[in-house]
Amino acid sequence: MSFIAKPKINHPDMPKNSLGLTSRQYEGAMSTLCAGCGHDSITAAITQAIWELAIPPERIAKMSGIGCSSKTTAYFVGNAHGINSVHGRMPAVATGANVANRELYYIGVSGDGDTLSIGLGQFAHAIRRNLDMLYVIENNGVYGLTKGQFSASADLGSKAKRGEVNSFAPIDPVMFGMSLGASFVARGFSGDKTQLVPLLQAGLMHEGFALIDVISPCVTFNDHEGSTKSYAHTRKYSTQVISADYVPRAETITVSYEPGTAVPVKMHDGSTVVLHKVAADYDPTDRSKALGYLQEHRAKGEIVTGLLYMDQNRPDFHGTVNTTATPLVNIPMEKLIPGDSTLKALQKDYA
Ligand SMILES: Cc1ncc(C[n+]2csc(CCOP(=O)(O)OP(=O)(O)O)c2C)c(N)n1
Ligand code: SF4
Ligand SMILES: [Mg+2]
Repeated sequence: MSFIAKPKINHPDMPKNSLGLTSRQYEGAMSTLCAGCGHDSITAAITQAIWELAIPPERIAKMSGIGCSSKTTAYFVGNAHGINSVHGRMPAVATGANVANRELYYIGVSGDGDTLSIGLGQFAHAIRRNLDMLYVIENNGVYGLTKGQFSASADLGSKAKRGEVNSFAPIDPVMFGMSLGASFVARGFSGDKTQLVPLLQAGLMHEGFALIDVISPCVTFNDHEGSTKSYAHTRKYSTQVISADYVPRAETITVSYEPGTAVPVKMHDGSTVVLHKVAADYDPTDRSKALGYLQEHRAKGEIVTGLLYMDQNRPDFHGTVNTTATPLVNIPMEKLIPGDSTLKALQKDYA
């Protein structure tokens, strides 16, 4: 834990993004998480991803629930909007904010407990509605904040720090999301920033619900032998099937690829994601085949990572419910209030 204030001085030669901002201007408060916690590496990856994309800080809305993971939103882009909501209730708050203003980039950060235990119902409906947001699960298999109880993502037979064996089968957020029709599904590891940054960038630019499950070891309660969410276990058993290159709209695709070994996917804003098939038999555009592959490899104890599924054709929440393109805050009050005569006409309809 650290309470040292961050120095406010920037080196004059620090690189700047296209808005003229340095990465320091995308940082947030000093983290109070345990030294070595995977969540802090994810914070660093999110900061880099947003800085490189040059998203103006005031166009970002950070959403979270409760848990060590949910504290993450305090640690990046200090000048953004943000709500730290109630345990497991972040998707409802994100839905309300999304309806009121579709011009913001919504970034939700949650934990395996926050999402898969108390918040499972809310999570399911955000996916079902294809809510326009990036949803990151910092998955450590435990309730870190409340001192290391097994969460719903803990593997059957995995061991707690004091030797207790988990007797329930886990909920895999990736398979859960895919079975509900999620339009963007990825898995990363907090110890692999090179893989995580383009996944986050593609997720941010996706129109609809972008789910990224990130294995993020809890060094205090779940990083021992017998844990399947430790640094050592994840390094040993993770296998990348699809690596992603995010190519912004203004840049031409320079990454080379053999036809059949990569799938370039055009995103709505004109940018491109090139999905490289590391495993030749994996198809990131065929949901049922991808699900079968994930199930088969999961049974072998493998942790499959990468951009696992993408569908750019499913309409997002705004398209389905036809939300207003003008943020509610910019609509004059007189236009939002129906007025006496309209109300009277409405009442007549129900008389
Ligand atoms: C309604 C409610 N129930 C229970 C709690 C206690 N609680 C706080 S955080 C947490 C679990 C957090 O686990 P996770 O989401 O996995 O986050 P982590 O701390 O592991 O990052 C629980 C059960 C609470 N704050 N509110
Ligand atoms: S208890 Fe675990 S999850 Fe929470 S900050 Fe410490 S290492 Fe991270
Ligand atoms: Mg957790």
